[in-house]
Amino acid sequence: MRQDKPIEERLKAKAAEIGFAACGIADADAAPQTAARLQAWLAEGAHGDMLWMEERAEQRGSPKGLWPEVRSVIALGMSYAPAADPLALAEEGEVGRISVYAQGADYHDVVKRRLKELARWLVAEAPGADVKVFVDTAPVMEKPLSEAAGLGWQGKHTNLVSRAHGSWLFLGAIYTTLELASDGPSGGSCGSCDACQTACPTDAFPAPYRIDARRCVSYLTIENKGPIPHAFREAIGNRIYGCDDCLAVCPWNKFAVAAQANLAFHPRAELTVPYLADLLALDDASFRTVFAGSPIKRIGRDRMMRNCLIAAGNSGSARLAPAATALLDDPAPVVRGAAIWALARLDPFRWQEARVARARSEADPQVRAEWDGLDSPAPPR
Ligand code: B12
Ligand code: SF4
Ligand code: SF4
Repeated sequence: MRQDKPIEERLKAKAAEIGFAACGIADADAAPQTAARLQAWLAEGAHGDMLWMEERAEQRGSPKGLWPEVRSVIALGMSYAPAADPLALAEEGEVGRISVYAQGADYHDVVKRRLKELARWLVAEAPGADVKVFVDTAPVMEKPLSEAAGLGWQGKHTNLVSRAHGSWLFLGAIYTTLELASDGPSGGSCGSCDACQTACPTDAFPAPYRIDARRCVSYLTIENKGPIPHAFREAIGNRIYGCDDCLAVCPWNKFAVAAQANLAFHPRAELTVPYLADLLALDDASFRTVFAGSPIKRIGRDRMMRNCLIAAGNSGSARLAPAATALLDDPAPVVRGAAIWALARLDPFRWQEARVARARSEADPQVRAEWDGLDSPAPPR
C-alpha cells in the first residue's frame, strides 16, 4: 500500500481488505444528542430488564465519557445480507425461525477479531496511537456513531440503514487517540416509508425512531430471562431466537448483495430450517453441541426451550403435544411454564389430565400461575 496516501484512505483500504463492507470516521464528540436520547429512553424504562444499559449510561452516552483521551471514532460495518427471504418460513408451524444474524458464526467473535486486526495495523502505521475496539458488549452507542461517520442513517426501526447494504450490517467501532479527518454524516432518510413500523408483530415502536425493547421479540426471546408475557406469545409465532421482520421489509435491502456477506455468516444448514420437535428434545449437553460457535449458545438451553415451546404452542400441530408433555417435568421453571401454555393449546384434554396430576404439588409461583392460565408474577427488580 503506498505510504504517500493519507492515513484515512489507507485505513479504509485495509478495512475493506480485512472484510469490512463499510468504514467511516467521526470526531469523538460528533453525536452530541445521543446522551440525552439515551437518558430519555432509560427514564421511560424502555430497556426492560437490561439493567446493564443503566449501569454505565454516562460512559455509553458519549465516547469521551468512556475514554476521555479519544479523539476519533472509526465506525465499521460487516455485511450479513441473507441470500434467502428471512420471512419465508413464517407459515411453517413445525419449524422455528432463527433470525438471520444468528444462523452463522457468532458476530461478536468474527467482528472483534477483524477489529483487532485493523487496530493492530493502525498502531503499526501511526506509532504512539492508542486504540480500543468494541462490538456490541461495551458501553458504546454504535448506531449514532456509525451515522455520524457516514455509514448510513438510523432508520425508523432505529437500526442503521446503509444505501449499499440496507439493514444488514453488523456494526463495530475503534476508538483512537489519533486525530483523523472525519467523514461526517452521509445523509439519507426514510422519507415517508413506514414499512418497518407496520411489519412489527408486537407493536414495539411507540413512534418512528423509537423502540420499546420490552415489546420487541428480539428482547423477549433473547434478553428476557423469565417467562414471556402472555400478551406477546401468539404474536411471536414461530420466531424462536430474535426477529428480522422490521429489517427484512426495508426497501433499501434491494441494494444489498448477499455475496458480499462474510463467509463466516453464511447460514449453517441445521439453523435455517430447524424442526421444533428436534429442538424440544435437546438436553443441556446436546444444546451446547448443536449451538457451539453460535450466538444462541449464550442464552442457554432453558431460555431456548422456552422459546421453542411458545412456537410449538403457536404451531397448531398436535404432533408436538408429546414433546410439550415431556417438558412439563423439566427441572427449569421457565421451561415447565412454557410447556403448560403450549400443551393447553395443542391438546386441551391431555393438559387437563396433567393439571390434575401436577398443579397442586408445583412449588414455583410462576409455574403455578401458568396452571391457572395467568400471567407470571413479575420477579422483584
Ligand atoms: C440494546 C440493544 C438491543 C435491544 C434494544 C434495541 C434498540 N434499538 O436499542 C434489543 C434486544 C431489542 C435489540 C434488538 C435487535 N438488535 Co440490538 N443492540 C442493542 C445494543 C447492545 C445497544 C443499542 C442501544 O444503545 N440502544 C439504546 C437506544 C436509546 O439507542 P438507539 O436505538 O440508538 O436510540 C436512538 C433513537 O431512539 C434515536 N432517536 C430518539 N428520538 C429520535 C427522534 C428522531 C427524529 C430521530 C431521527 C432519532 C431519534 O436516538 C437514539 C440514540 O441514537 C446494540 C450494540 C451497541 N453497543 O450499540 C445492538 C445493535 C443495535 N443490535 C443490532 C441488531 C442486529 C439487533 C436485531 C436486528 C437482532 C435481531 N435480529 O433480533 C434487533 C433489532 C430490533 C430493533 N428494531 O432495534 C445491531 C444493529 C446493526 C445496525 N445495522 O444498526 C447492533 C448495533 C449490534 C451490532 N454490533 O451490530 N438490540
Ligand atoms: S425485531 Fe421484530 S419485534 Fe423487534 S422491533 Fe423489529 S419487527 Fe418488531
Ligand atoms: S423500512 Fe422504511 S421506514 Fe423503516 S428503516 Fe427502512 S426505509 Fe426507513
